[in-house]
Amino acid sequence: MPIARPAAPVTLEGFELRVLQIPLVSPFTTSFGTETVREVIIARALTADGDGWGEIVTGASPLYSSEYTQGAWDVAMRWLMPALLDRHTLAPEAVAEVLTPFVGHRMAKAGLELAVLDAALRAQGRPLGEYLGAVHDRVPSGVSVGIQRDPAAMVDAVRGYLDEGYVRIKIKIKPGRDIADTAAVRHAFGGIPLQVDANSAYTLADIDTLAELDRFDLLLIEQPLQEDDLVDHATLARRLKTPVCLDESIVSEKAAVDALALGAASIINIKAGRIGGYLEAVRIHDLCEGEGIPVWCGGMVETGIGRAANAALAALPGFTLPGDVSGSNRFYVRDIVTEPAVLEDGHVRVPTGPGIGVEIDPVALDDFTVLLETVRR
Ligand code: NPG
Repeated sequence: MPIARPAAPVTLEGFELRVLQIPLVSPFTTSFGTETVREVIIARALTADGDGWGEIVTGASPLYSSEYTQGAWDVAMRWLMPALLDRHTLAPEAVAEVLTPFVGHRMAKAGLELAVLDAALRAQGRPLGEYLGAVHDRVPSGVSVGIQRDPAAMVDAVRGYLDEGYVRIKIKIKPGRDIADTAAVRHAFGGIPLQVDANSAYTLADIDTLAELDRFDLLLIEQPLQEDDLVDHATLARRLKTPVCLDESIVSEKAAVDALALGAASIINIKAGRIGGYLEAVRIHDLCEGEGIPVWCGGMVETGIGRAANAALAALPGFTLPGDVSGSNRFYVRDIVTEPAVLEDGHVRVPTGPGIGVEIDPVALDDFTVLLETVRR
């Protein structure tokens, strides 16, 4: 369902932008690199009716997508925030339209939209989940496991997460670290819900290797090929028994329409940051629900701000597969919200407070801040 009841407009007075560097509990390795610190931008919308918080999920370098900290900071400061501040009175539903002239930079747009939306909903006392159309009060929690030293270490890491109660395991793969790791996990834990994520590390030349994964009865293989390889993904999908799920390729509702029309994917990972915001996320959810395409909520190693919003999104009815909405302690010893997401019986609760439903811990926020700027109209 499209947003049933729009939020009231806010009177926008300014934005505060911060770069945070938050240590991870352990290194996180994907096909594109290893991170030990999460660098992220936190946006605060300053309005006449109170503040709102958003998260710009770019990382330190443009390895997952073309977006990264300095690029997002620059475009937000130079173009996006001035365009929004020019409006003064602004409905959250109008944010995307105001920002449409600026090409790309979807993570920056998504973070600013969330900040405005959070301010508007807090002012009205409405939870984000209710606003987006959530139908559950908690969501099943999957975990994304980075590439380990060797397959035995991968089995150990997965065992730890299963013991904690995670209901679905996703392992990262890359060429040379695919079949053996997947086989080891499948062998060690039998029929657990298991999927793999390649983060664009393969080409069609690897089609025979990727077809070997069919032996492991995976829920899906996520983004095996490059972001703009929709036709190649369709070719691969015809060859594989394992469902192909797209992440990086789905940058908008239009990209989702095209991918489905081409047969490039039969499952979609929805990440609000990658597609420019939670409202576009609802549109992709609605599209897929209408076409019987399962979706799940991806993660970008969010702080408590984005994690709370993701839990709300993942509670929409079309999110029929467990998402990467894990407990905060999967990544962080210390979060920037007062009540970080916790895993309870394999689930994470959808916050019920106004807006994103979590409060910021101002001391933690300051402790992790390495750059801070405030812009007022
Ligand atoms: O649970 O938040 C999480 C992480 C899920 O693996 C995950 N995210 O490729 O989807 C991804 C990956 C990622 C994280 C990509 C951070 C880019 C930045």
